[in-house]
Amino acid sequence: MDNLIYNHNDTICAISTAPGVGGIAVARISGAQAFEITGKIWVGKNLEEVTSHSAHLGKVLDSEGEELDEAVATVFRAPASFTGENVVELSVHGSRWIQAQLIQSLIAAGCRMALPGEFTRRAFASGRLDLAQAEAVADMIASSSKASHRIAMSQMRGSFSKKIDAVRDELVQLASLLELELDFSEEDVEFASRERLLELSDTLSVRLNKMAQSFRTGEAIKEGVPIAIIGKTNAGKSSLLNALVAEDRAIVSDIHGTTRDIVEDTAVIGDFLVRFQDTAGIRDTEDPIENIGIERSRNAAQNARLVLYVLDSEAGVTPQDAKDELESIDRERLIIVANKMDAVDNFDSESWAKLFRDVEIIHCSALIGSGLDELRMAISKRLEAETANDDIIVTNARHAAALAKASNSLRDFARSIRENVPTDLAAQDLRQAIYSLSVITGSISTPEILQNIFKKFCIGK
Ligand SMILES: Nc1nc2c(ncn2[C@@H]2O[C@H](COP(=O)(O)OP(=O)(O)O)[C@@H](O)[C@H]2O)c(=O)[nH]1
Ligand SMILES: [Mg+2]
Repeated sequence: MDNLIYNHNDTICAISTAPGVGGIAVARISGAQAFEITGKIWVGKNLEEVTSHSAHLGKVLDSEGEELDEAVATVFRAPASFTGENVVELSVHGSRWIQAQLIQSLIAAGCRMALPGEFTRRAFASGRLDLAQAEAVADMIASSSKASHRIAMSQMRGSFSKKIDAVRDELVQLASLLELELDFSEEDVEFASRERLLELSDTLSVRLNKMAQSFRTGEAIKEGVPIAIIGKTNAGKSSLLNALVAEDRAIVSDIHGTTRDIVEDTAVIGDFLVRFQDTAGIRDTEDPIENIGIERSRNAAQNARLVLYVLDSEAGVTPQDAKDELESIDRERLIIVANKMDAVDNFDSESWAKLFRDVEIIHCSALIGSGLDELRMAISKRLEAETANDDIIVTNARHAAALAKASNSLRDFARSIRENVPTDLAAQDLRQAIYSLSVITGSISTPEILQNIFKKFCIGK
């Protein structure tokens, strides 16, 4: 069905810059006839004759043949272009009207309007990018922090695909040894040493599973790392949220129990996009609605990558308080924020340090804004530590699912070998693992998979 709407042979066009008015807008034209069709609406050098990767000033015409705008045409000759086809990029003035007229004119000259993601899809079809790289193009465009940009860039350049292909190659080798053995099964020979086979499949299964698990981190980096702001009522949690996102996001008041639901907002902290979650203060209350809020606070603390536990320095803390706070959250995820420092004359930092041994304490005032840079630094350091190892971080749910599947198949394979299941049966799991990995980079793909991936792109990408 996919093939009905998808045709590689025609020449497509779309505005590739963001919708709306900009200084300039760029129309992209790609296909075998890109130069010929563009030539019909172009007044200037003959685009079929100019060298590849050159830019030329000229004029574009509307569908009536009237002069529409001055334009710069950049020419990329196949196969050295993004799509692998002949490509022209026409830069015109950014008016919406000019953009619409230009597309109309190109269509009248013989182009077809591109489908969502079709340029990238053609890049995949012509072998310029594998599937994981094509998906990274979308991530790259959507990246909103240095960390997500870094991952998308490395994936776009193929480092992720290389690792996947390396594992896949090892599995293919294993499989071919097994196949060889099957061919000679009458003679009862063992080509593949059972021990080596098990060792390799166990190692690879663990490695693939680790990659699949990295999706939790990858997703957080892409969508924003959840950081919960927790503490008793009136500690200054909502004030802290507002200070950190530099906006009056949550209601602040001295009435206990003001915040009842989770209030979320994002900010960029260091290299990371972060989702701060302000929560209902934890206290004993009869109010059923507030209690639902408190339950949500506890869930948020459970699911967050980091927890900022806000304490009121003015009110002080008792050993019992400290015990309560510390027991609920593991320390690697915990930063204690001693708030309202502006209201304290002599802060007893020694006894706090004793109460919260091994936990990082940041002193600040959400009211006057002191200590916030230290807090941001502490958050950024923790997140960096988590993503520092140069292992692959998976940012795509499709890849994570395929990796988990491959890992499971390999585990099943190893189990079968251990239990002396006939080799031809065991080999099926091995083949399944290879298949799952092939689907990631697209060396095996189905129209459904492709359609699912590229429909998430916008037109023009
Ligand atoms: N002096 C001082 N007051 C603060 C500070 N942060 C918050 N407050 C006050 O403490 C009260 C409770 O603040 P709020 O942010 O609503 O606390 P929440 O219940 O933890 O969300 C409000 O009256 C705030 O103005 C601070 O750093 N210093
Ligand atoms: Mg609040």
